[in-house]
Amino acid sequence: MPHRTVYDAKIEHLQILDEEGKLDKKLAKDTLNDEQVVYLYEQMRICRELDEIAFKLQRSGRMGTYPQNKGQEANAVGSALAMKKGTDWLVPAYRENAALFMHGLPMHYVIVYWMGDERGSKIPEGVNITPLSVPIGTHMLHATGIAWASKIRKEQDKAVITYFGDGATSEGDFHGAMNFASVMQVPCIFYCQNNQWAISVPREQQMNSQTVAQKALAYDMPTLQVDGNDIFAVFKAVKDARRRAVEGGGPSFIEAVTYRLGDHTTADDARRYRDEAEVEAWKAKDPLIRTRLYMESQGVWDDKKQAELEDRAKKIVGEVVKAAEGIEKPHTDDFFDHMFAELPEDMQRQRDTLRTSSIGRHPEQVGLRGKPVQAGSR
Ligand SMILES: Cc1ncc(C[n+]2csc(CCOP(=O)(O)OP(=O)(O)O)c2C)c(N)n1
Ligand SMILES: [Mg+2]
Repeated sequence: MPHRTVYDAKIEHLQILDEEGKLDKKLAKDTLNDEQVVYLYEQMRICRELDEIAFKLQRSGRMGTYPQNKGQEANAVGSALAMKKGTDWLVPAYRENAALFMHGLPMHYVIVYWMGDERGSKIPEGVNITPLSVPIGTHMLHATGIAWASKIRKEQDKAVITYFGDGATSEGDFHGAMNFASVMQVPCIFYCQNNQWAISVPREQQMNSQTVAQKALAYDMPTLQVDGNDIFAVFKAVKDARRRAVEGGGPSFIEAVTYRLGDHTTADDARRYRDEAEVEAWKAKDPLIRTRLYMESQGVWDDKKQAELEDRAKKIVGEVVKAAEGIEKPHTDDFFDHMFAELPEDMQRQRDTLRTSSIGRHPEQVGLRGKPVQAGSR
């Protein structure tokens, strides 16, 4: 038979909790109980508060650029609950705040980071999270590496999840990470938050694939598209992928269809390139709205609980901002202390003169010039 099909595939889409807050009970079996749903809702709401306050901090000059998570929170909380805290590794981009907090990152670290202070990246010992990654896609390679190391060490019951956007799947690093993870069959979950935009570039303009999920077919990975605003679907997809990973079944891919309700970052104004009608349509699919509708239908949530939560969220975020702004000032030595095992002499001089506030003066006046470089001495 000279002409035959050698590969055939399809992409499934999973939704369990619809936009009206109605649950598919059959699909929801063995997923979340009401107590977990309430917990995830609370995490999402607190995170939403942090987002709003962070935006205001930036606008009032108290913080640098900040990328809001608004609208995408179900991805973070549903996946974080499906991963094993303290054992698994989370390798984030920058729109997964709630997942990081649920796995033990003190909330003010994220604010400190976006205030431009690298101490926000010094993850506390025992918290299995890598620092936020603003370079698009580079961290997926780290995730593959961590998972490979875990496999080599024959660690049991341990998996890695890495988060990235739709735009990141148009980067070379994505394909390097996916290929290697597949070839080495490492316990890594690739979680794409397809929020429809890469800054001002819509998904259709940066890729010609009908779905993002199908890109994983090239690497022979189990792959699935889920409703990323549905905590049940997200939880189930990640839980299944994790089980496969720890049972030696290798990496998996999840495309979560979601939407960035805010601007790309505080340095952006999405109204310049995005249709207001599109944003309005997605506002109706907000994960907080549908989760709340579901909780109310179950009789586990009401206006009083909502008011209490909003009050609690304000207090928590107020404390977080206080902690972030109260962090001791960094020492100027920090500029020099983390690059070299032994600081070269000229840098020692730079460090010491900086300490005496002589920077800004002519280098010869502060002895920075050293010996003139001879021609050909490089
Ligand atoms: C390697 C690299 N290239 C370009 C950029 C500039 N950049 C910042 S965010 C972004 C778009 C990312 O889109 P996506 O992956 O969909 O993530 P989203 O911001 O939508 O969550 C780009 C191109 C960068 N940060 N790093
Ligand atoms: Mg995107």
